[in-house]
Amino acid sequence: MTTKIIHFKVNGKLETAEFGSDVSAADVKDLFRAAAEAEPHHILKMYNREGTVVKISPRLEANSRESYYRLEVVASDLQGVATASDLDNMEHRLHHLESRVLQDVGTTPDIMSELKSHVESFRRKLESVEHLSWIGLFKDDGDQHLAKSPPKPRTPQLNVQEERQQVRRKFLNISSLQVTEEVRELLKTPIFDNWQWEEAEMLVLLQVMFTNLDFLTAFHIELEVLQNFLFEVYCHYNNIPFHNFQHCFCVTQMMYGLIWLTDLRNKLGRTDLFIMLTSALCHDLDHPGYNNVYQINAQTDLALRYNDISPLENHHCAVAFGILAKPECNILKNLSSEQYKHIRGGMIKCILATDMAQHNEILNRFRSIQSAFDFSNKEHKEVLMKIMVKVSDISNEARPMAVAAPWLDCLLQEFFNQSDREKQKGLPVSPFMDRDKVSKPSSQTSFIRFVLLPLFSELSKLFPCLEQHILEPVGRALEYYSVMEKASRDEEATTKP
Ligand code: BYE
Ligand code: ZN
Repeated sequence: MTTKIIHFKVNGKLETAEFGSDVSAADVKDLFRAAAEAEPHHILKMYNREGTVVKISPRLEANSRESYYRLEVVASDLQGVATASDLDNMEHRLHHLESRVLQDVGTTPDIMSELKSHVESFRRKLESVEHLSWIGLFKDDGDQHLAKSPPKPRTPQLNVQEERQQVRRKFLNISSLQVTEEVRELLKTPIFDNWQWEEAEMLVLLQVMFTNLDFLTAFHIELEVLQNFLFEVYCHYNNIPFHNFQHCFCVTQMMYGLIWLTDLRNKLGRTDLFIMLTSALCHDLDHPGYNNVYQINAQTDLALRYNDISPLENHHCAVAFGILAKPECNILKNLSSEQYKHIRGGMIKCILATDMAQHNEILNRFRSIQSAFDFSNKEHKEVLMKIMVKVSDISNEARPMAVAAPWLDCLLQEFFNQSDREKQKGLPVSPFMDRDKVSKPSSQTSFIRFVLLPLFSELSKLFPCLEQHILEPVGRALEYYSVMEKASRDEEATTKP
Protein backbone atom coordinates (compact mmCIF):
# COMPACT_ATOMS: atom_id res chain seq x y z
CA MET A 1 0.00 0.00 0.00
CA THR A 2 1.35 3.43 -0.91
CA THR A 3 0.85 6.45 1.32
CA LYS A 4 0.38 9.98 0.19
CA ILE A 5 1.76 13.08 1.91
CA ILE A 6 -0.18 16.30 1.57
CA HIS A 7 1.26 19.62 2.73
CA PHE A 8 -1.29 22.28 3.49
CA LYS A 9 -1.66 25.52 5.37
CA VAL A 10 -4.59 26.07 7.67
CA ASN A 11 -5.23 28.85 10.17
CA GLY A 12 -1.74 30.19 9.35
CA LYS A 13 0.03 26.93 10.20
CA LEU A 14 1.79 24.61 7.76
CA GLU A 15 0.61 21.04 8.37
CA THR A 16 1.10 17.64 6.79
CA ALA A 17 -1.42 14.90 6.33
CA GLU A 18 -0.68 11.33 5.44
CA PHE A 19 -3.11 8.77 4.11
CA GLY A 20 -3.06 5.42 2.37
CA SER A 21 -4.37 4.62 -1.08
CA ASP A 22 -7.28 2.70 0.44
CA VAL A 23 -8.61 5.60 2.47
CA SER A 24 -12.27 6.53 1.96
CA ALA A 25 -13.50 9.91 0.75
CA ALA A 26 -15.30 10.42 4.05
CA ASP A 27 -12.09 9.76 6.03
CA VAL A 28 -10.14 12.28 3.96
CA LYS A 29 -12.83 14.90 4.51
CA ASP A 30 -12.91 14.16 8.24
CA LEU A 31 -9.14 14.44 8.43
CA PHE A 32 -9.08 17.94 6.94
CA ARG A 33 -12.15 18.95 8.89
CA ALA A 34 -10.35 18.05 12.10
CA ALA A 35 -7.18 19.84 10.97
CA ALA A 36 -9.19 22.99 10.29
CA GLU A 37 -10.99 22.61 13.62
CA ALA A 38 -14.15 23.10 11.61
CA GLU A 39 -17.63 22.70 13.02
CA PRO A 40 -20.13 20.41 11.30
CA HIS A 41 -21.90 23.30 9.58
CA HIS A 42 -18.68 24.78 8.19
CA ILE A 43 -17.68 24.35 4.57
CA LEU A 44 -14.07 23.50 3.74
CA LYS A 45 -12.30 24.69 0.63
CA MET A 46 -8.88 23.62 -0.56
CA TYR A 47 -6.91 25.79 -2.97
CA ASN A 48 -3.79 24.87 -4.91
CA ARG A 49 -0.87 27.22 -5.65
CA GLU A 50 -2.71 28.68 -8.64
CA GLY A 51 -5.62 29.58 -6.39
CA THR A 52 -7.88 27.02 -8.02
CA VAL A 53 -10.27 25.13 -5.78
CA VAL A 54 -9.40 21.43 -5.66
CA LYS A 55 -11.65 18.64 -4.48
CA ILE A 56 -10.91 17.21 -1.04
CA SER A 57 -10.81 13.51 -1.89
CA PRO A 58 -8.55 10.47 -1.74
CA ARG A 59 -7.37 11.52 -5.20
CA LEU A 60 -5.96 14.80 -3.98
CA GLU A 61 -2.59 15.14 -5.67
CA ALA A 62 0.44 14.74 -3.41
CA ASN A 63 2.55 17.89 -3.23
CA SER A 64 5.76 19.23 -1.75
CA ARG A 65 6.28 21.48 1.28
CA GLU A 66 6.94 24.37 -1.09
CA SER A 67 3.77 23.88 -3.07
CA TYR A 68 1.42 23.49 -0.12
CA TYR A 69 -2.36 23.73 -0.49
CA ARG A 70 -4.35 26.32 1.39
CA LEU A 71 -7.23 24.97 3.44
CA GLU A 72 -9.91 27.45 4.34
CA VAL A 73 -13.06 27.31 6.36
CA VAL A 74 -15.12 29.46 4.06
CA ALA A 75 -18.74 30.00 4.81
CA SER A 76 -21.16 28.49 7.18
CA ASP A 77 -24.89 28.71 6.98
CA LEU A 78 -24.66 30.72 10.17
CA GLN A 79 -26.17 27.96 12.23
CA GLY A 80 -24.43 28.32 15.53
CA VAL A 81 -23.62 31.94 14.66
CA ALA A 82 -25.86 34.73 15.87
CA THR A 83 -28.89 35.59 13.77
CA ALA A 84 -30.99 38.74 13.91
CA SER A 85 -33.24 37.27 16.57
CA ASP A 86 -30.30 36.12 18.71
CA LEU A 87 -29.12 39.68 18.54
CA ASP A 88 -32.52 40.98 19.64
CA ASN A 89 -32.30 38.64 22.56
CA MET A 90 -28.84 39.88 23.47
CA GLU A 91 -29.88 43.52 23.28
CA HIS A 92 -32.90 42.78 25.40
CA ARG A 93 -30.85 41.08 28.10
CA LEU A 94 -28.24 43.81 28.02
CA HIS A 95 -30.91 46.46 28.45
CA HIS A 96 -32.35 44.54 31.40
CA LEU A 97 -28.91 44.21 32.97
CA GLU A 98 -28.20 47.92 32.45
CA SER A 99 -31.36 49.00 34.26
CA ARG A 100 -30.51 46.67 37.19
CA VAL A 101 -26.99 48.09 37.41
CA LEU A 102 -28.33 51.63 37.17
CA GLN A 103 -30.64 50.94 40.10
CA ASP A 104 -27.79 49.56 42.22
CA VAL A 105 -24.88 51.79 41.23
CA GLY A 106 -26.52 54.87 39.76
CA THR A 107 -24.36 55.00 36.59
CA THR A 108 -23.68 52.77 33.59
CA PRO A 109 -20.19 51.28 33.98
CA ASP A 110 -17.73 51.68 31.09
CA ILE A 111 -17.64 47.96 30.45
CA MET A 112 -21.38 48.03 29.87
CA SER A 113 -21.17 50.89 27.37
CA GLU A 114 -18.42 48.99 25.59
CA LEU A 115 -20.61 45.88 25.39
CA LYS A 116 -23.49 47.93 24.05
CA SER A 117 -21.39 49.41 21.30
CA HIS A 118 -20.09 45.91 20.38
CA VAL A 119 -23.61 44.62 20.02
CA GLU A 120 -24.54 47.73 18.04
CA SER A 121 -21.67 47.25 15.60
CA PHE A 122 -22.52 43.58 15.25
CA ARG A 123 -26.07 44.52 14.30
CA ARG A 124 -24.75 46.81 11.56
CA LYS A 125 -22.57 43.98 10.22
CA LEU A 126 -25.44 41.54 10.28
CA GLU A 127 -27.80 43.92 8.52
CA SER A 128 -25.23 44.54 5.82
CA VAL A 129 -25.21 40.82 4.86
CA GLU A 130 -28.86 40.04 5.38
CA HIS A 131 -29.60 40.76 1.73
CA LEU A 132 -27.24 37.89 0.84
CA SER A 133 -29.80 35.33 1.99
CA TRP A 134 -30.51 34.38 -1.61
CA ILE A 135 -27.06 32.91 -2.16
CA GLY A 136 -27.54 30.68 0.84
CA LEU A 137 -24.68 32.33 2.72
CA PHE A 138 -27.02 33.84 5.20
CA LYS A 139 -30.32 32.24 6.07
CA ASP A 140 -33.13 34.75 6.41
CA ASP A 141 -35.36 34.26 9.40
CA GLY A 142 -38.12 36.23 7.73
CA ASP A 143 -40.07 38.43 10.09
CA GLN A 144 -38.98 36.49 13.13
CA HIS A 145 -36.44 39.10 14.18
CA LEU A 146 -39.36 41.31 15.17
CA ALA A 147 -40.38 38.79 17.79
CA LYS A 148 -38.44 38.52 21.05
CA SER A 149 -38.58 34.74 21.18
CA PRO A 150 -35.60 32.63 20.16
CA PRO A 151 -35.65 31.59 16.50
CA LYS A 152 -37.60 28.48 15.64
CA PRO A 153 -35.47 25.68 14.27
CA ARG A 154 -35.66 25.76 10.48
CA THR A 155 -37.79 23.06 8.96
CA PRO A 156 -35.54 20.47 7.28
CA GLN A 157 -37.66 20.80 4.14
CA LEU A 158 -36.60 24.43 3.76
CA ASN A 159 -32.91 23.56 3.90
CA VAL A 160 -33.40 20.90 1.26
CA GLN A 161 -35.14 23.44 -0.96
CA GLU A 162 -32.34 25.95 -0.57
CA GLU A 163 -29.70 23.33 -1.25
CA ARG A 164 -31.50 22.27 -4.42
CA GLN A 165 -31.74 25.83 -5.67
CA GLN A 166 -27.99 26.17 -5.15
CA VAL A 167 -27.45 23.01 -7.18
CA ARG A 168 -29.74 24.37 -9.89
CA ARG A 169 -27.87 27.69 -10.10
CA LYS A 170 -24.51 25.96 -10.21
CA PHE A 171 -25.76 23.44 -12.81
CA LEU A 172 -27.02 26.20 -15.12
CA ASN A 173 -23.86 28.22 -14.55
CA ILE A 174 -21.46 25.45 -15.45
CA SER A 175 -23.62 23.73 -18.06
CA SER A 176 -22.25 25.91 -20.83
CA LEU A 177 -18.64 25.06 -19.95
CA GLN A 178 -16.92 22.48 -22.11
CA VAL A 179 -16.45 19.11 -20.43
CA THR A 180 -12.93 17.93 -21.23
CA GLU A 181 -12.35 15.28 -23.87
CA GLU A 182 -10.82 13.04 -21.19
CA VAL A 183 -13.98 13.15 -19.07
CA ARG A 184 -16.21 12.63 -22.13
CA GLU A 185 -14.28 9.46 -22.94
CA LEU A 186 -14.29 8.19 -19.34
CA LEU A 187 -18.03 8.74 -19.25
CA LYS A 188 -18.36 6.02 -21.88
CA THR A 189 -16.73 3.37 -19.68
CA PRO A 190 -17.51 1.45 -16.49
CA ILE A 191 -14.34 2.78 -14.85
CA PHE A 192 -15.93 6.21 -14.42
CA ASP A 193 -15.68 7.31 -10.77
CA ASN A 194 -18.94 8.86 -9.58
CA TRP A 195 -17.50 9.81 -6.17
CA GLN A 196 -15.44 12.64 -7.68
CA TRP A 197 -18.41 14.71 -8.79
CA GLU A 198 -20.86 16.99 -7.06
CA GLU A 199 -24.54 17.00 -7.90
CA ALA A 200 -24.45 20.03 -10.21
CA GLU A 201 -21.57 18.44 -12.11
CA MET A 202 -23.45 15.16 -12.44
CA LEU A 203 -26.37 17.09 -13.93
CA VAL A 204 -24.00 18.56 -16.53
CA LEU A 205 -22.66 15.07 -17.31
CA LEU A 206 -26.21 13.78 -17.78
CA GLN A 207 -26.79 16.66 -20.17
CA VAL A 208 -23.64 15.58 -22.05
CA MET A 209 -25.00 12.02 -22.33
CA PHE A 210 -28.32 13.19 -23.80
CA THR A 211 -26.52 15.56 -26.15
CA ASN A 212 -23.85 13.11 -27.32
CA LEU A 213 -26.45 10.50 -28.25
CA ASP A 214 -28.05 13.17 -30.47
CA PHE A 215 -31.32 13.06 -28.52
CA LEU A 216 -31.75 16.83 -28.65
CA THR A 217 -31.83 16.87 -32.45
CA ALA A 218 -33.60 13.54 -32.90
CA PHE A 219 -36.47 14.42 -30.55
CA HIS A 220 -36.44 18.23 -30.96
CA ILE A 221 -35.64 18.82 -27.30
CA GLU A 222 -34.80 22.39 -26.31
CA LEU A 223 -31.75 22.57 -24.05
CA GLU A 224 -33.67 24.54 -21.43
CA VAL A 225 -36.39 21.88 -21.27
CA LEU A 226 -33.78 19.14 -20.89
CA GLN A 227 -32.16 21.10 -18.07
CA ASN A 228 -35.49 21.61 -16.30
CA PHE A 229 -36.25 17.91 -16.70
CA LEU A 230 -32.86 16.79 -15.34
CA PHE A 231 -33.15 19.18 -12.41
CA GLU A 232 -36.66 17.89 -11.54
CA VAL A 233 -35.36 14.31 -11.70
CA TYR A 234 -32.57 15.30 -9.29
CA CYS A 235 -35.16 16.87 -6.93
CA HIS A 236 -37.24 13.71 -6.89
CA TYR A 237 -34.49 11.46 -5.58
CA ASN A 238 -34.44 11.27 -1.81
CA ASN A 239 -31.50 11.81 0.47
CA ILE A 240 -31.13 8.17 1.53
CA PRO A 241 -28.04 5.94 1.77
CA PHE A 242 -28.34 4.00 -1.50
CA HIS A 243 -31.32 4.78 -3.74
CA ASN A 244 -30.33 8.41 -4.14
CA PHE A 245 -29.42 10.70 -7.03
CA GLN A 246 -25.87 9.29 -7.12
CA HIS A 247 -27.32 5.84 -7.78
CA CYS A 248 -29.52 7.31 -10.52
CA PHE A 249 -26.43 8.90 -12.04
CA CYS A 250 -24.39 5.66 -11.88
CA VAL A 251 -27.11 3.57 -13.47
CA THR A 252 -27.58 6.10 -16.28
CA GLN A 253 -23.82 6.38 -16.78
CA MET A 254 -23.47 2.59 -16.94
CA MET A 255 -26.25 2.48 -19.52
CA TYR A 256 -24.48 5.18 -21.51
CA GLY A 257 -21.22 3.21 -21.28
CA LEU A 258 -22.90 -0.02 -22.39
CA ILE A 259 -24.47 1.75 -25.37
CA TRP A 260 -21.02 2.87 -26.55
CA LEU A 261 -19.15 -0.35 -25.72
CA THR A 262 -21.67 -2.54 -27.54
CA ASP A 263 -22.04 -0.12 -30.45
CA LEU A 264 -25.81 -0.21 -29.88
CA ARG A 265 -26.14 3.07 -31.83
CA ASN A 266 -25.70 0.99 -34.96
CA LYS A 267 -27.94 -1.85 -33.82
CA LEU A 268 -31.01 -0.20 -32.30
CA GLY A 269 -33.00 2.89 -33.24
CA ARG A 270 -32.58 6.26 -31.52
CA THR A 271 -35.96 5.86 -29.84
CA ASP A 272 -34.95 2.59 -28.19
CA LEU A 273 -31.71 4.13 -26.93
CA PHE A 274 -33.69 7.09 -25.62
CA ILE A 275 -36.10 4.75 -23.80
CA MET A 276 -33.19 2.89 -22.18
CA LEU A 277 -31.26 5.97 -21.04
CA THR A 278 -34.35 7.80 -19.76
CA SER A 279 -35.59 4.67 -17.98
CA ALA A 280 -32.21 4.34 -16.26
CA LEU A 281 -32.46 7.98 -15.19
CA CYS A 282 -35.99 7.61 -13.79
CA HIS A 283 -35.94 4.02 -12.56
CA ASP A 284 -35.77 4.75 -8.79
CA LEU A 285 -37.50 8.16 -8.56
CA ASP A 286 -38.73 8.98 -5.03
CA HIS A 287 -37.46 5.67 -3.61
CA PRO A 288 -38.33 5.80 0.11
CA GLY A 289 -35.45 3.54 1.21
CA TYR A 290 -37.64 0.57 2.15
CA ASN A 291 -38.21 -2.24 -0.36
CA ASN A 292 -41.37 -3.82 -1.77
CA VAL A 293 -41.48 -6.50 0.91
CA TYR A 294 -41.61 -3.77 3.55
CA GLN A 295 -44.23 -1.80 1.60
CA ILE A 296 -46.44 -4.86 1.41
CA ASN A 297 -45.92 -6.04 5.00
CA ALA A 298 -46.38 -2.56 6.45
CA GLN A 299 -49.37 -1.99 4.14
CA THR A 300 -48.06 1.39 3.11
CA ASP A 301 -49.91 3.84 0.86
CA LEU A 302 -47.84 2.60 -2.07
CA ALA A 303 -48.75 -1.04 -1.51
CA LEU A 304 -52.38 -0.02 -1.14
CA ARG A 305 -52.33 2.04 -4.34
CA TYR A 306 -50.66 -0.64 -6.44
CA ASN A 307 -52.32 -3.71 -4.92
CA ASP A 308 -48.97 -5.15 -3.79
CA ILE A 309 -47.81 -5.42 -7.43
CA SER A 310 -44.28 -3.93 -7.71
CA PRO A 311 -45.42 -0.94 -5.64
CA LEU A 312 -42.04 0.82 -5.79
CA GLU A 313 -41.38 0.37 -9.50
CA ASN A 314 -44.92 1.46 -10.34
CA HIS A 315 -44.35 4.53 -8.20
CA HIS A 316 -40.95 5.39 -9.77
CA CYS A 317 -42.57 5.25 -13.16
CA ALA A 318 -45.61 7.30 -12.14
CA VAL A 319 -43.33 9.99 -10.68
CA ALA A 320 -41.37 10.04 -13.95
CA PHE A 321 -44.48 10.74 -15.99
CA GLY A 322 -45.62 13.23 -13.40
CA ILE A 323 -42.45 15.21 -14.09
CA LEU A 324 -42.98 14.89 -17.84
CA ALA A 325 -46.52 16.21 -17.42
CA LYS A 326 -45.08 19.64 -16.58
CA PRO A 327 -44.73 21.48 -19.92
CA GLU A 328 -41.43 23.15 -18.92
CA CYS A 329 -39.90 19.71 -18.19
CA ASN A 330 -41.52 17.75 -20.97
CA ILE A 331 -38.71 16.49 -23.17
CA LEU A 332 -41.36 14.53 -25.12
CA LYS A 333 -43.52 17.53 -25.96
CA ASN A 334 -42.42 17.88 -29.60
CA LEU A 335 -43.13 14.26 -30.47
CA SER A 336 -46.13 12.86 -32.30
CA SER A 337 -48.69 11.12 -30.09
CA GLU A 338 -47.61 7.88 -31.76
CA GLN A 339 -44.00 8.41 -30.72
CA TYR A 340 -45.02 9.53 -27.23
CA LYS A 341 -47.07 6.37 -26.71
CA HIS A 342 -44.22 4.18 -27.90
CA ILE A 343 -41.72 5.83 -25.57
CA ARG A 344 -44.11 5.78 -22.63
CA GLY A 345 -44.84 2.09 -23.18
CA GLY A 346 -41.14 1.30 -23.47
CA MET A 347 -40.20 3.20 -20.33
CA ILE A 348 -42.96 1.56 -18.29
CA LYS A 349 -41.73 -1.88 -19.36
CA CYS A 350 -38.07 -1.06 -18.62
CA ILE A 351 -38.74 0.52 -15.22
CA LEU A 352 -41.10 -2.25 -14.07
CA ALA A 353 -38.42 -4.76 -15.17
CA THR A 354 -36.09 -3.45 -12.44
CA ASP A 355 -38.16 -5.22 -9.77
CA MET A 356 -35.79 -8.05 -8.81
CA ALA A 357 -38.84 -10.25 -8.23
CA GLN A 358 -38.96 -10.51 -12.07
CA HIS A 359 -35.27 -11.32 -12.37
CA ASN A 360 -35.39 -15.02 -13.20
CA GLU A 361 -38.28 -14.70 -15.58
CA ILE A 362 -36.58 -11.95 -17.59
CA LEU A 363 -33.19 -13.66 -17.58
CA ASN A 364 -34.74 -16.96 -18.71
CA ARG A 365 -36.57 -15.24 -21.55
CA PHE A 366 -33.33 -13.62 -22.63
CA ARG A 367 -31.54 -17.01 -22.44
CA SER A 368 -34.11 -18.58 -24.69
CA ILE A 369 -33.68 -16.00 -27.47
CA GLN A 370 -30.01 -15.17 -27.01
CA SER A 371 -28.57 -17.75 -29.45
CA ALA A 372 -30.88 -16.63 -32.27
CA PHE A 373 -31.01 -12.98 -31.33
CA ASP A 374 -32.48 -10.75 -34.01
CA PHE A 375 -32.11 -6.97 -33.69
CA SER A 376 -35.08 -6.42 -35.97
CA ASN A 377 -37.41 -8.59 -33.88
CA LYS A 378 -39.60 -6.35 -31.68
CA GLU A 379 -39.91 -8.88 -28.86
CA HIS A 380 -36.20 -9.65 -28.85
CA LYS A 381 -35.41 -5.95 -28.64
CA GLU A 382 -37.82 -5.52 -25.74
CA VAL A 383 -36.16 -8.25 -23.68
CA LEU A 384 -32.71 -6.87 -24.48
CA MET A 385 -33.74 -3.39 -23.37
CA LYS A 386 -35.01 -4.74 -20.05
CA ILE A 387 -31.79 -6.70 -19.58
CA MET A 388 -29.71 -3.60 -20.30
CA VAL A 389 -31.58 -1.56 -17.69
CA LYS A 390 -31.34 -4.40 -15.17
CA VAL A 391 -27.61 -4.84 -15.77
CA SER A 392 -27.00 -1.11 -15.37
CA ASP A 393 -29.06 -1.10 -12.17
CA ILE A 394 -27.07 -3.74 -10.29
CA SER A 395 -23.66 -3.27 -11.91
CA ASN A 396 -21.71 -1.56 -9.12
CA GLU A 397 -19.40 -4.55 -8.83
CA ALA A 398 -18.39 -4.10 -12.49
CA ARG A 399 -16.71 -0.86 -11.47
CA PRO A 400 -13.22 -0.51 -9.99
CA MET A 401 -13.07 -1.74 -6.40
CA ALA A 402 -12.51 1.77 -5.02
CA VAL A 403 -15.74 2.90 -6.68
CA ALA A 404 -17.77 -0.23 -5.95
CA ALA A 405 -16.86 -0.85 -2.31
CA PRO A 406 -18.51 2.29 -0.85
CA TRP A 407 -21.71 1.44 -2.77
CA LEU A 408 -22.03 -1.88 -0.97
CA ASP A 409 -21.71 -0.09 2.37
CA CYS A 410 -24.43 2.36 1.33
CA LEU A 411 -26.71 -0.49 0.35
CA LEU A 412 -26.18 -2.36 3.61
CA GLN A 413 -26.81 0.87 5.49
CA GLU A 414 -30.17 1.22 3.76
CA PHE A 415 -30.98 -2.46 4.39
CA PHE A 416 -30.08 -2.13 8.08
CA ASN A 417 -32.29 0.93 8.40
CA GLN A 418 -35.14 -1.13 7.00
CA SER A 419 -34.58 -4.09 9.32
CA ASP A 420 -34.35 -1.76 12.33
CA ARG A 421 -37.70 -0.32 11.39
CA GLU A 422 -39.20 -3.76 10.81
CA LYS A 423 -38.06 -4.87 14.26
CA GLN A 424 -39.50 -1.69 15.73
CA LYS A 425 -42.87 -2.33 14.11
CA GLY A 426 -42.88 -6.07 14.77
CA LEU A 427 -42.82 -6.87 11.04
CA PRO A 428 -40.97 -9.85 9.50
CA VAL A 429 -37.25 -9.10 8.99
CA SER A 430 -35.42 -10.31 5.88
CA PRO A 431 -32.30 -12.17 7.07
CA PHE A 432 -30.05 -10.48 4.47
CA MET A 433 -31.00 -7.11 5.94
CA ASP A 434 -30.50 -7.98 9.59
CA ARG A 435 -27.44 -6.22 10.98
CA ASP A 436 -27.03 -9.01 13.53
CA LYS A 437 -26.93 -11.72 10.87
CA VAL A 438 -25.41 -10.26 7.70
CA SER A 439 -21.83 -10.95 6.75
CA LYS A 440 -20.89 -8.50 4.04
CA PRO A 441 -18.40 -10.72 2.18
CA SER A 442 -20.55 -13.83 2.19
CA SER A 443 -23.71 -11.97 1.07
CA GLN A 444 -21.77 -10.39 -1.73
CA THR A 445 -20.07 -13.59 -2.92
CA SER A 446 -23.51 -15.25 -3.14
CA PHE A 447 -24.95 -12.25 -4.96
CA ILE A 448 -22.08 -12.25 -7.46
CA ARG A 449 -22.21 -16.02 -7.99
CA PHE A 450 -25.94 -16.41 -8.31
CA VAL A 451 -27.13 -13.10 -9.71
CA LEU A 452 -24.37 -11.05 -11.35
CA LEU A 453 -22.28 -13.69 -13.11
CA PRO A 454 -25.22 -15.54 -14.71
CA LEU A 455 -26.75 -12.24 -15.90
CA PHE A 456 -23.52 -10.65 -17.12
CA SER A 457 -22.27 -13.77 -18.86
CA GLU A 458 -25.55 -14.11 -20.76
CA LEU A 459 -25.28 -10.53 -22.01
CA SER A 460 -21.59 -11.07 -22.84
CA LYS A 461 -22.56 -13.92 -25.17
CA LEU A 462 -24.43 -11.40 -27.28
CA PHE A 463 -21.72 -8.73 -26.90
CA PRO A 464 -18.35 -10.47 -26.43
CA CYS A 465 -16.55 -7.17 -25.78
CA LEU A 466 -18.42 -6.95 -22.46
CA GLU A 467 -16.40 -9.89 -21.11
CA GLN A 468 -13.48 -7.56 -20.62
CA HIS A 469 -15.47 -4.57 -19.44
CA ILE A 470 -17.97 -6.03 -16.99
CA LEU A 471 -17.57 -9.79 -16.64
CA GLU A 472 -13.89 -9.76 -15.69
CA PRO A 473 -14.18 -6.96 -13.08
CA VAL A 474 -17.08 -8.83 -11.47
CA GLY A 475 -14.91 -11.97 -11.43
CA ARG A 476 -12.22 -10.00 -9.62
CA ALA A 477 -14.78 -8.68 -7.13
CA LEU A 478 -15.86 -12.27 -6.43
CA GLU A 479 -12.25 -13.19 -5.73
CA TYR A 480 -11.84 -10.19 -3.44
CA TYR A 481 -14.95 -10.97 -1.39
CA SER A 482 -14.11 -14.69 -1.31
CA VAL A 483 -10.74 -13.89 0.26
CA MET A 484 -12.47 -11.62 2.74
CA GLU A 485 -15.07 -14.26 3.50
CA LYS A 486 -12.41 -16.87 4.14
CA ALA A 487 -10.41 -14.49 6.34
CA SER A 488 -13.42 -13.71 8.50
CA ARG A 489 -14.27 -17.41 8.77
CA ASP A 490 -10.69 -18.20 9.83
CA GLU A 491 -10.80 -15.43 12.36
CA GLU A 492 -14.04 -16.76 13.75
CA ALA A 493 -12.48 -20.20 14.05
CA THR A 494 -9.54 -18.86 16.06
CA THR A 495 -11.50 -16.52 18.33
CA LYS A 496 -14.38 -18.85 19.12
CA PRO A 497 -13.56 -21.93 21.18
C1 BYE B 1 -30.58 -5.34 -5.38
C2 BYE B 1 -31.91 -5.23 -5.05
C3 BYE B 1 -32.37 -4.09 -4.46
C4 BYE B 1 -31.50 -3.08 -4.21
F1 BYE B 1 -27.61 -8.22 0.92
C5 BYE B 1 -30.18 -3.18 -4.53
F2 BYE B 1 -26.21 -9.43 -0.15
C6 BYE B 1 -29.70 -4.31 -5.13
F3 BYE B 1 -28.23 -9.34 -0.76
N1 BYE B 1 -28.32 -4.41 -5.44
N2 BYE B 1 -27.73 -3.58 -6.29
C7 BYE B 1 -26.41 -3.83 -6.27
C8 BYE B 1 -27.40 -5.25 -4.86
C9 BYE B 1 -26.18 -4.88 -5.37
N3 BYE B 1 -27.53 -6.26 -3.95
C10 BYE B 1 -26.40 -6.87 -3.52
N4 BYE B 1 -25.20 -6.53 -3.98
C11 BYE B 1 -25.02 -5.55 -4.91
O1 BYE B 1 -23.88 -5.27 -5.34
C12 BYE B 1 -26.52 -7.97 -2.51
C13 BYE B 1 -26.94 -7.48 -1.16
C14 BYE B 1 -25.85 -6.65 -0.49
C15 BYE B 1 -27.26 -8.65 -0.25
CL1 BYE B 1 -30.06 -6.78 -6.09
ZN1 ZN C 1 -31.85 1.09 -8.86
